[in-house]
Amino acid sequence: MATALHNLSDYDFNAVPDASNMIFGIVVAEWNPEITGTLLEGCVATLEKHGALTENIHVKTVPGSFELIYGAHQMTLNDGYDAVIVLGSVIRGETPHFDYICEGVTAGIARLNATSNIPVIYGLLTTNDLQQAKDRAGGKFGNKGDECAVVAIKMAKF
Ligand code: RBF
Repeated sequence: MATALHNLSDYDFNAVPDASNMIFGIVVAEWNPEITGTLLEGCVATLEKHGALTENIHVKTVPGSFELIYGAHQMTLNDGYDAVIVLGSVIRGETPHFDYICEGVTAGIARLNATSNIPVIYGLLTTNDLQQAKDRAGGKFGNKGDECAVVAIKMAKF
């Protein structure tokens, strides 16, 4: 399993471009707030660690992960952003809803990447249970929010 070998918060600091002139949009889902709140904290802290100014990090919330597509699309229509990041946590339940949401969000964000002028970074945790989500939101496998921040800076530079 890739995450058993790779901590999401480990990266080469010097390989990340300076973000002091970059503007970021972040869309966060309100479902599983204990997880998405931690993803957001990590993401913002890492952007700032690389020079991004607090006032250049714009955070909007949406009710659930499915709405991340609409939120990110609206941000891509606003010319001001260098990159948009979506953060959400989908946890498997008793019905097939999990699969539909995950597939829908993944396809929606992929499509945005192929059609907009700025990168949209995919920060969706798709886990079988809450513990797996905690492990990847500041737990033993690091914080996916950190990883998304690093990817956003690199892709903004691209
Ligand atoms: N949204 C999430 O972000 N994470 C979830 O784990 C999640 N589970 C859901 C389970 C069910 C049965 C339903 C109906 C919705 C769930 N949603 C979840 C909300 C979904 O992303 C979306 O907000 C709603 O379906 C309304 O479009």
